Amino acid sequence: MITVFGEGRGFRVVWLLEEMGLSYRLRDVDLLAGVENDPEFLDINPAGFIPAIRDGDVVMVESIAIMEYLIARHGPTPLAPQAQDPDFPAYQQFLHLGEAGLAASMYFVSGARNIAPPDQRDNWSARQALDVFTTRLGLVTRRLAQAPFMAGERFTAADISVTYALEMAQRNVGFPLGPAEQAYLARMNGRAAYERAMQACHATRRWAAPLTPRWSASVAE
Ligand SMILES: N[C@@H](CCC(=O)N[C@@H](CS)C(=O)NCC(=O)O)C(=O)O
Repeated sequence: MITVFGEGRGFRVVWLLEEMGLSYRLRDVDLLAGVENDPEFLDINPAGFIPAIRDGDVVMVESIAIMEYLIARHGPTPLAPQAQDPDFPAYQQFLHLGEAGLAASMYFVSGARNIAPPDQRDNWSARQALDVFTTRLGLVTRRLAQAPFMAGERFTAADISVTYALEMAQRNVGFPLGPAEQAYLARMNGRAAYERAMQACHATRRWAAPLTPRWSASVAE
């Protein structure tokens, strides 16, 4: 049984597990309560960030690396093109761009806008992070003008990676996504495995609720 520790980017991992039909359990990690009060989690990840997984003797962090591990160890799966597949380079690029270029920079914009003292909310570093996000987003926009998915004609783990980053931008800082990105997110949100992952991830559901009426209803229940 695979254990996923924490939501946040752990939603990517849960969504992938749902797409692959693998059994897992989700173990909450409450960052707001302070991981210093959660010795079991600190034993898994002494650096204190989420997500992490435990799969037998394997313990891992980093959502994209975890997805690559699950695909390699529990695949094969159509969620990852093989190395000789013409879609492989785009797959690999967007799988990583979703975190390294998009979510990682948006995370710091979000921290500045939502948590920093008022005089730091639009400081140089926050603007730099927003610029990095925006230039990388241009690659996603160009890709969506060519193909319905990041890797081409089919859904892959690269879409899981990029979707989470775009949702973070929209939900945390109200970033104005264009019509192509909005339509892309609507397609991704319509997947049955995305829906099941949302049902499993109660913190992510609360996070999504303000922008997504169907999750508002299930949060109120
Ligand atoms: N690149 C990492 C980012 C992990 C990360 O920053 N997670 C956030 C929540 S989504 C976190 O735990 N922040 C608290 C911290 O970094 O101490 C990944 O993709 O897993």
